[in-house]
Amino acid sequence: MEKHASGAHLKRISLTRYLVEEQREHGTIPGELRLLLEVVARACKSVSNNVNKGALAGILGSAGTGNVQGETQQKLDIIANEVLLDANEWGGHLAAMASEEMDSFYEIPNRYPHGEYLLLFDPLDGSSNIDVNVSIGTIFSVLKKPLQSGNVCENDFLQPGVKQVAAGYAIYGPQTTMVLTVGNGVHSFTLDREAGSFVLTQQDIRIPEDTKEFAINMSNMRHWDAPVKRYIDECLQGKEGVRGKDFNMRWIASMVADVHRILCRGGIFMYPWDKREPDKPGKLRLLYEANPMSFLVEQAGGAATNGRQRILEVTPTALHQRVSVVLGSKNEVERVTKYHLDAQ
Ligand code: P6P
Repeated sequence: MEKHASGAHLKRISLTRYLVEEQREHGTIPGELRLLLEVVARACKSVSNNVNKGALAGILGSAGTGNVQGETQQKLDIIANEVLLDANEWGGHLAAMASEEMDSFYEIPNRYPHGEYLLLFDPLDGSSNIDVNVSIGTIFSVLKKPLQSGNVCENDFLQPGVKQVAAGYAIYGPQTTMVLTVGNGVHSFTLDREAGSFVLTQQDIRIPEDTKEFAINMSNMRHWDAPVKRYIDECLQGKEGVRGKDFNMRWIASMVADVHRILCRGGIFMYPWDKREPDKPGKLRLLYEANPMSFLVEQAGGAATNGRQRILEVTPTALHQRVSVVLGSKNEVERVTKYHLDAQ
């Protein structure tokens, strides 16, 4: 099959056919993993249908509960979480699941067969955008359950991001698109609502190594560490400054949407440590936000660090631990990381 970045000449093939042919050609997607990815895709289609109903189904607004992060849960957060749990618990491909919306992990009930994979997800990322109709998404990461451990325990999930066997997200925007990697490049599949299936629309996505676009919440500027201030100040100085070029800024406050834009046209995304909560390394969660996005970004030729080291090499110590995130166009991420290391 001829590969064209634009997807313009791609023969329209379904996600299932892509996964089958990828296994046949590269052996990277054994049957149980293919089943997992197809089930996650079907669940994301259901989440998309719920998101698209919005007020019509009375599912906007707060659920009146809080998650382990201390954040107010939106009704759709809980619906999306339940859709993913219900879709994945019976298939026999998983040993357990972990979610941003659940304090502890969810072991597959004994009435179902247990598989070798662990599925971690943020069921609906960007919740603050739900009620204002701005793109949101589902982020997921797949690990293998360690062989030596008997019953599932939290430590089974605490694997560095380099151990991921697959990662991806679904973005619920003008199109519903799933972006996926199994370690052999990054590919996107757009939901064909008439056919009811995800169709391959872009293969081997590559992030330009340079960019003129940064994404950060500028309202936090007074709280940033010096290396972040230095980098953003230089961007703001534009062509008269040391960078010799003008920069543009975007901040959607939905990681899935900001990362999708970076995969489409380059850019740098930053959610760094700041002194509002000095004992926390950042806002974003390592296992089910930063790790899957970092796997995708690296597979697309970009880079992802916590300001000092590859995010994928951070050894997790807790299921919901947070991490500083600097990811996107390789040369910009390396610059920001250098500023942090120089400041040590
Ligand atoms: P802020 C959404 O709540 C999220 O976890 C990410 O999707 C997003 O990048 C970030 O938080 C936005 O944070 O502080 O700008 O609202």
